[in-house]
Amino acid sequence: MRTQIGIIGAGPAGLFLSHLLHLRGIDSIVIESHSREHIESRVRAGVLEQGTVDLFNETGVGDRMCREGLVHHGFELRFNRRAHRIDMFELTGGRCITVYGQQEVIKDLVAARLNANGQIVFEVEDVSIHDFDSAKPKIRFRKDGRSQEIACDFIAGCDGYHGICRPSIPAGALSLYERAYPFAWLGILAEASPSSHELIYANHERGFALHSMRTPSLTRLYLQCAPDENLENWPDAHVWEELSARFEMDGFVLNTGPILQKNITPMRSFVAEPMQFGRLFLAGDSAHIVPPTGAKGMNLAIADVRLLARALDRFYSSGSEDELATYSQRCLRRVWRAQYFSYFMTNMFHRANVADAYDYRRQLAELDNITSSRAAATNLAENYSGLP
Ligand code: FAS
Ligand code: PHB
Repeated sequence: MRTQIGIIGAGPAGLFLSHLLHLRGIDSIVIESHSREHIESRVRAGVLEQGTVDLFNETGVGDRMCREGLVHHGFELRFNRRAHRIDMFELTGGRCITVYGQQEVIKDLVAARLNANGQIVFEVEDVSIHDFDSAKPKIRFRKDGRSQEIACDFIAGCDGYHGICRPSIPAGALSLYERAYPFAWLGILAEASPSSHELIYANHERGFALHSMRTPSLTRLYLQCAPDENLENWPDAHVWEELSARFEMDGFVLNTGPILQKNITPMRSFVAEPMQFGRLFLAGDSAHIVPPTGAKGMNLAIADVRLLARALDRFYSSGSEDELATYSQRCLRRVWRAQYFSYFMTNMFHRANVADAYDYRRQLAELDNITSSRAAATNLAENYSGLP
């Protein structure tokens, strides 16, 4: 097989890159280890920044998002059993977020690629990459038991944190920056109407909790748990009990319903630099991970491939490699801003050590600062709605 750009991974990064390249007349092949059904049912992100929404609309894949996505002008910070609304729209001069499930984004992007006769090879195995320090990189994999090879000009490593692309870069060529957290998230998807029309980030002495949603009848909720938490310790009734306790406030009732999905998400911060080695370019979670508290992960992946598609287009249209050469540094400025914001949100809302009373009082003072200072609230709203 031969193409211009070999893309590994059909997540938001890989699929959107293939779509952007198609719009610029550049060929690509996407290979994915899972089936189409699997990637279209995997519950992950739910919040789209203004910039991501605008980009999906500009590139013709935003119709269903506009029809079914939930546009939010604000969100709530809850602490000391009191609600404080951050009016993001007013504080940022009109920026919003859109709540639209990642699996819906994936469905829209897969449909857009296949409707345009794009090539996505699902259920591949034993993927490896070769000669990406030369002008003729190759991707090898097995499909239906047969070995296959893609010859291409560039490889886009969009295969996530656990993919093969980043580890294929020679040791020593990358600088790795990491931070692990002494907690994780227990997330549920429940058939219950949302208990609030906007997201609620709750700081509670028992630990963090987040109220989000997917549709007017599907709620998405998270609570802080131990990093090695065992789901068997969390029967549905216990999950609802704990969530109700952490959102406790006069006049507030948490709607409950059948729990459709329950999973544990590890919390880590990670950056690999540079995001390029030879003709291999990393994008999205393969190069950087943020804890989901700031809702930045998928938005960063989309921002990376926007820059990569432009740089590749410039190479094919003018022969110039200048934007390819600065791709990594230009992505990393946004990546580190998202690292700062996600770390800040994570530390403001999670109890690293429930016995540390000083830290808890400090967090409450930080939240009091944000909800009583227009400047601090504006900073939060700007970062949350996404950097222009
Ligand atoms: P992905 O991991 O999504 O995709 C990589 C793809 O590569 C996968 O389909 C994988 O199967 C495939 N792959 C891996 N190895 C391969 C191989 N060897 N060969 C072929 N294919 C291979 N982000 C937000 O912005 N907002 C949120 O609200 C938010 N909430 C989150 C909640 C949870 C529970 C989790 C886990 C993450 C959340 N995130 C959120 C972050 C998340 O959305 C990621 O940032 C996003 O999926 C990154 O997209 P990709 O870089 O495309 O990687
Ligand atoms: C979600 O809706 O899944 C979600 C929302 C906000 C976050 C993380 C996840 O910060």
